[in-house]
Amino acid sequence: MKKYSAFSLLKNALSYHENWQKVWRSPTPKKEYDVIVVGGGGHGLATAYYLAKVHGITNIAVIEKGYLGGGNTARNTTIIRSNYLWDEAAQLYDLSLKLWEGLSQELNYNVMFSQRGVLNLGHNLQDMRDIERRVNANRLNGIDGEVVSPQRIKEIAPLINISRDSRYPILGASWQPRGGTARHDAVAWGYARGADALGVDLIQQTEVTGIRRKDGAVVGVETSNGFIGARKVACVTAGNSGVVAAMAGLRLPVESRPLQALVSEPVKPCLDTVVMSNAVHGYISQSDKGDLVIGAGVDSYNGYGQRGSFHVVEHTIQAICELFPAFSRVRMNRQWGGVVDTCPDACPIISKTSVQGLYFNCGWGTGGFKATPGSGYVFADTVANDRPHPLAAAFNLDRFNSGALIDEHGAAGVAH
Ligand code: FAD
Ligand code: PYC
Repeated sequence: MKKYSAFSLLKNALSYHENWQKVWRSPTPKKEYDVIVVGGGGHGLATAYYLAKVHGITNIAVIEKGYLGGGNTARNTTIIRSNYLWDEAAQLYDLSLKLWEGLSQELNYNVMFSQRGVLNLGHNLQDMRDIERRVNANRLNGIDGEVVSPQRIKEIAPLINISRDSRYPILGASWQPRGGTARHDAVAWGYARGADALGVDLIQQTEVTGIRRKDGAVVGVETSNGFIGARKVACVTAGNSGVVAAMAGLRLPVESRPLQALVSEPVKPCLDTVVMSNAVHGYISQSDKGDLVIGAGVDSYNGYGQRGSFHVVEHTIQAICELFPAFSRVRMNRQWGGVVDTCPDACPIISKTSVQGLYFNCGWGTGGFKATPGSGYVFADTVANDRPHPLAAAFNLDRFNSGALIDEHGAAGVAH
């Protein structure tokens, strides 16, 4: 890769970066590909990267209606952990966490993965019983986790209020030291650059508007820029998955809802872990720039507006001020929303479909950022081999017929 000296940085700044080396190509689409990945978020880009890198399939296009990583990948609060309750989910998310641990090296791109630990607070006896059960289950799966006391929580996050007089006093927490955060854009850009270097065509500003089929098998996609043929089509479109599935005559068990977040003005380093609470309902971490990154619960209605309701954000701010009274004087800078696709069991869909050559990876709901590398890895394997990767098998569409659901509502960071 081209290196930039301080002089060339200055020269590029003065020329408005017009001669800056592009990180990936902007190719004209070919007539036909072996695989089309619909959706250029983190999961779609990771899928394309692993298809090329691990399975040697390089005749691939990623088709994105907006810009790469501009969907929920750009809009999330970047919390990464693998402390899910059931074996199937815990193993999938921990594969992802292991991939995060080597991702900057794998992609030769700093994704700023920071293992600052994640606290999930308990505020009543039932919370604490659930936390103990989840931590024990995690440890049986070889996943790090401890149940910690309010005093230990105070050591980890000194500004937190552990007074017994608060509305929901903190009784303890689960603590996953390997959890943390990463830089969301960098993940998308790192996978995009890696996939491009392996020959994957990244096609932006092109919307998939139809899925063409012949004799029960997929033959390509209609797009805002014309038809593009493909033997396989892998859809990774998060909140739009229901809409894209309908293009192939399928109905997915997903609901799309707004989920919002907000950031404060930058403040000096004061919180070097991630704190989440399902009961008072808020989660918070501090970015490397100093902003407090705060999230809320989902809105209680379905919709595609990337905003979120005022009363939800108000409730979240109340929760954060209750947990961290010192933050009540911090000013908020920006608020935004994303559209998350939630499944009835709060687990994803990674699956073949009844249409030959058509695959879906969606339903990550409020918690898919942490899964980006693992999701891409197992989905690429599923698409390449036309059968589920062993860690994806439990997340097939058929579970909604068989009833073999994996209920992860308790471990989802956000109630929905
Ligand atoms: P996206 O990044 O949304 O990518 C899908 C892409 O598909 C989009 O770029 C979209 O433009 C494109 N697309 C859609 N339809 C079409 C079409 N017809 N043609 C072409 N392209 C199309 N998860 C965590 O693990 N931790 C968190 O802390 C966390 N916080 C969150 C906070 C908020 C406010 C939100 C909204 C989500 C949060 N999540 C979190 C969830 C996480 O963001 C998502 O699960 C994850 O980013 C999904 O990644 P993706 O690549 O599947 O989706
Ligand atoms: O899944 O950990 C999570 C999460 C945190 C905030 C939103 N989702």
